[in-house]
Amino acid sequence: MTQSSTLDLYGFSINDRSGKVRWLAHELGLEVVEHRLEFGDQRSDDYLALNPYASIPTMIWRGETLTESTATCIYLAESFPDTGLAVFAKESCRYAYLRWLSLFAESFEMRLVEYMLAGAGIMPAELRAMHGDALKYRCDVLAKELPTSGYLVADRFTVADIVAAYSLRLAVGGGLIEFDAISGYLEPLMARPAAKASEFFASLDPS
Ligand SMILES: N[C@@H](CCC(=O)N[C@@H](CS)C(=O)NCC(=O)O)C(=O)O
Repeated sequence: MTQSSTLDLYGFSINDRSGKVRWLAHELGLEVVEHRLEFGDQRSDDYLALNPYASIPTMIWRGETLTESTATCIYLAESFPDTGLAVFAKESCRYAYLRWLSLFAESFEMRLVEYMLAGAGIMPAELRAMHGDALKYRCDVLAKELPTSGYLVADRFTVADIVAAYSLRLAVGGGLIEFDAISGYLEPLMARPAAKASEFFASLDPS
């Protein structure tokens, strides 16, 4: 295995799910080598050789090809245990960490992506109608559950905050959550140097 600080990152843009990995890579001090695809290139033979599911992002790190953005974030964070970015099995807040990860990656992320893309005319309009009610209800619950300061778990920034921020950025951009309702949680994330360097919040932050 090659011990390299370079991460090859295949994605469409800064706004897609590659953003979670890009932000984390900056937190970890990894050098990101960008491979930008045009929409449609995910079905090319060259790309399918990396990711047979024809989805982005795909990462290559230390000679290993990694797919699935959330799994990759957790794996990278766990590979640098001293950073505190992962919560390990014996830590008391482990369940809270796993729950936040699942809530965002499983219950919110795909629905929010489809809701937004349907609104932009990129996916069928029915998806917006299909997800709208449940998303509005759940986003109200979520806005009340989020901490008004600090991080999601363990009084420290973890990969759960990155996964959360991806959904929250979509929810705010889609008008499902008011920015002011969750600014106490989001603003410290937006101020992180690695978040800025990765332009994670560019679509949200007009400055
Ligand atoms: N669970 C996957 C989802 C990947 C995914 O659906 N990516 C979208 C872009 S963010 C994509 O590749 N869309 C193009 C397509 O489905 O053809 C992950 O987190 O990596």
